[in-house]
Amino acid sequence: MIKSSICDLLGIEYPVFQGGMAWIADGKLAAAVSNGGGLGIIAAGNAPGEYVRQQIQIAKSMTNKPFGVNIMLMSPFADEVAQTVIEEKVAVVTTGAGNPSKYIKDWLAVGIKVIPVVASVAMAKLMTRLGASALIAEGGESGGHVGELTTMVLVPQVCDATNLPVLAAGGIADGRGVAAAFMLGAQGVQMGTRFLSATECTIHPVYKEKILKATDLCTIVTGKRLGHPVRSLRTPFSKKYFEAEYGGMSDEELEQLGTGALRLAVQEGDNERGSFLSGQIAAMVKKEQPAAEIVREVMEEAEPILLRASQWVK
Ligand code: TUI
Repeated sequence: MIKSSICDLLGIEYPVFQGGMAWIADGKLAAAVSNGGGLGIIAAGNAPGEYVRQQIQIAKSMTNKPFGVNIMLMSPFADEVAQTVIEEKVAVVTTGAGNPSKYIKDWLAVGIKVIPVVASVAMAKLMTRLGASALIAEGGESGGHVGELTTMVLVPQVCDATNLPVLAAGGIADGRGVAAAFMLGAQGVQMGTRFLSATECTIHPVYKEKILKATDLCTIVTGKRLGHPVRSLRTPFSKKYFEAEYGGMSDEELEQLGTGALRLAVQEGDNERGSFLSGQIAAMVKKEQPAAEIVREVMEEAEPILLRASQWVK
């Protein structure tokens, strides 16, 4: 059985976080992951505080285990949601797509454990200094908003830059990925794409099917020109967006084209106008299964790999 400091820090059984995927990671999915011994995380995405409060209450009604809320810092409602998590006394806050410095003191004051996603060594050092409990080092293999560095390159450098426990994210979907993350110095993992196939994940069946049928070269990064690169499945829409981005379309028109695209994918499975966010690892997501089974399976797969590793040394 693999135990790490993350398990002791948060009172969870397995050092596995479910990523806070906007429009996708609701209270029901988070509760299922937490009941399975990992850390379920509700995504605030671009939603207002009241939506997040509802999802927190749903999760509280479905589990007595700790769970987290992810605050997407580019959201117009980030300030509001930062207050909601205080009022609801959530156990853990993770942040993404920006710098959460201005909120950290207030979260710590009420005993919330703050675990920011970092995509650089500088951000890892800053978050360590400001009192984070752990860090998530997310490489650009991930789905959604991506940084510059890969997981292989980022994780060891973040581990060297902090004395906090580090969770690796980006490109991890099975026990081999978990074992590799530990080899790089991480004490746990966060997975997003793998949980898209969870039974409790209520994305549109078209979205789930696309993930289960994905192949190795199936994702594309768009949005670089506007300064927020996003990885998604190659679809008619993402190809059209990519072409518009590198053709002559104005920033305003491009912004317009992207608006609402994630919701159209998640809720309507709209192949023509939806943005199906996904990590590069989608091709390794093979079947639908309960979230708790995913958590247990990846950790059970990692165990013999880590045990075998010492046998390489003669
Ligand atoms: O946040 C994510 N992934 C996301 S957020 C999201 S919602 C969205 N939808 C459309 C367009 C844009 C966003 C979808 N996927 N992952 C965590 C993450 N955070 N990855 C990288 C970072 C990051 C990047 C820069 C964290 C901090 C950072 O700091 C920059 C700075 O210095 O402010």
